[in-house]
Amino acid sequence: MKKLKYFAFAVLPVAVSAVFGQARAQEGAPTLTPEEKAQAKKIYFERCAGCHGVLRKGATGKNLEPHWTKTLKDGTKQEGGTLKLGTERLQKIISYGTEGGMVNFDDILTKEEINLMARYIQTTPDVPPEYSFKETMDSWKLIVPVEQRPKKQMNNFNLKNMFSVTLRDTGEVALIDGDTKEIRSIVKTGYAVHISRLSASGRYVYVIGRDGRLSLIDLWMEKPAVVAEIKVGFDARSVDTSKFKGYEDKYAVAGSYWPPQYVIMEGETLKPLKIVSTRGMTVDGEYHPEPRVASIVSSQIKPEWVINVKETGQILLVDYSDIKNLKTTTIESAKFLHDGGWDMTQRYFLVAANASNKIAAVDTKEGKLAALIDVKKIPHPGRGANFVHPQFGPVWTTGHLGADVLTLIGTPHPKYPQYKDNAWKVVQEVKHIGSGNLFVKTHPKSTHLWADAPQNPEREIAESVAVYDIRDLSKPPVVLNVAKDSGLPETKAIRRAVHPEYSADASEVWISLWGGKTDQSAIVVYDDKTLKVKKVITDPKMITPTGKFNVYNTQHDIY
Ligand code: DHE
Repeated sequence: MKKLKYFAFAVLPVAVSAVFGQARAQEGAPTLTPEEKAQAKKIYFERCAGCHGVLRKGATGKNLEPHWTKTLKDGTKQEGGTLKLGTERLQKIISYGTEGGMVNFDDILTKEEINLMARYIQTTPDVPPEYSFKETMDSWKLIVPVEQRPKKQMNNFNLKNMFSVTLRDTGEVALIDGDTKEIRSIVKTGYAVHISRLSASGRYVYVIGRDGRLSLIDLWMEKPAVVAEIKVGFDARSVDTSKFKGYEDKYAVAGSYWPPQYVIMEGETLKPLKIVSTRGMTVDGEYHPEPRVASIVSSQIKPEWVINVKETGQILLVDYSDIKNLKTTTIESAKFLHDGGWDMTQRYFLVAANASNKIAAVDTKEGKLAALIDVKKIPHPGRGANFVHPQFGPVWTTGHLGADVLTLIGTPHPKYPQYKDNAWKVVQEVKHIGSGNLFVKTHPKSTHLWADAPQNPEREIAESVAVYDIRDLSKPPVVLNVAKDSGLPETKAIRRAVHPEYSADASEVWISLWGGKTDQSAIVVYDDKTLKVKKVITDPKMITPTGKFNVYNTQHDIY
């Protein structure tokens, strides 16, 4: 059976049994011993919560509340005649996955663990504890106060071309010199780090771990290191700073999956200032207790953050000019909001509503929804890719997890009034090498569009990237087998080629070859013009690299 390997590795290091209360046994649900419950909760939080939610209400993954999962005493039918799942069926689904996108866990969990999880998800989910302002404040560590930090850059690195690389399974980021390809520093961060974002100044890197640990790295130190740290929640994915003129890096903001809230902090110290809950009504008018904060981005044209709330489908424009009297514009879009990026003018933010197969475009100047665009199954843009199409003018691109196309959407641009009728239309669907795309990337100085397919079930495709010529998208792409190009011996586990990232001058594209924790992973650096390998960065410390964030491109939202 072909299965789409979608995000199999939601991992958190916290002592989950301490975080979660005891699961309540309930009528018809299998009984678990206290030890079994503790083990199951840990596995659920590490492997399942990212897609199904801690309350199991469903998002990327299906609803897993007992009214679906439990076997009925009187047979196997529920109201309306739909089949209940029950232990046996759940075991099969967990083992082998589904066509709908559920991954197979038979190579990740043991048979006993699969049986345990099949029984556990028939019990009523416990509500994890909240996380107060006091607890947030207590977690805050100012390791180097601002006045004790360097007054100028103390190393001779070309900081613009530094890459912050997620070493996913070690809870670290590697700071790699883009010019020499040397690892300059490996910094201990939160667990299974999700993204790195840059300060407006380009001096600080903000790194958010899935465990909610936010680390602030000062690139001016002789050896860049963490100068402040805070735990913003138990489970988090996003961070940014204030970027509007006059507020540069005054504030930082981090979004949490659990508890569902965002934390506003001082930008240079991470001292918490305010926590705002995102609980509330969905766009369908139903109360949701777990609306997780997905992507966050800072506007350059207003003192505002765009905060995308996954389960409610509401996009918040949060005005940070007066933190005490916080003003928020709530924009209805569609469910479930995930990742996104700016258009070429950086006025419109385009975000994937992945369960609705739509892209929502927000006009941050007018503070309203510009369009909801229907696209193919499960759009996943990363931050997308902007270029001027020879026939259709300015476009923004998304790939898809669930379809083998790249979708090009026309975007308005004052310099290209002749293309204004293409705005918010799907102007072209370019055939990709397969479904399972996660990230696309281009650069204003390049004529190439790079797209990966790491979640494709076929090894050959998952280990490759495709490079399209944006001057003629009717041409088939050049397909680069990154695993083969790395020269590393083949491994049992698929090494996924993931997340293309340009160097600051756009001459190179870096691709992670994301292997198993005990396999040698690598970053393969290609020449963007010749598409030949320039360098394979391997190092015993290069363990499970995934996202890579070039300082200059990330600082200036170039993609
Ligand atoms: Fe991500 C971005 C959430 C799994 C690598 N990921 C994001 C963002 C969100 C998100 C909300 C946008 C942040 C922003 O812009 O502010 N990701 C999630 C999940 O909920 C999910 C599905 C499951 C989970 O439990 O985490 C998930 N993500 C993954 C992975 O398995 C990936 C492939 C490998 C990894 O490192 O964990 C992965 N996500 C990334 C990367 C980005 C990202 C590299 C940033 C892309 C960029 O260029 O900005």
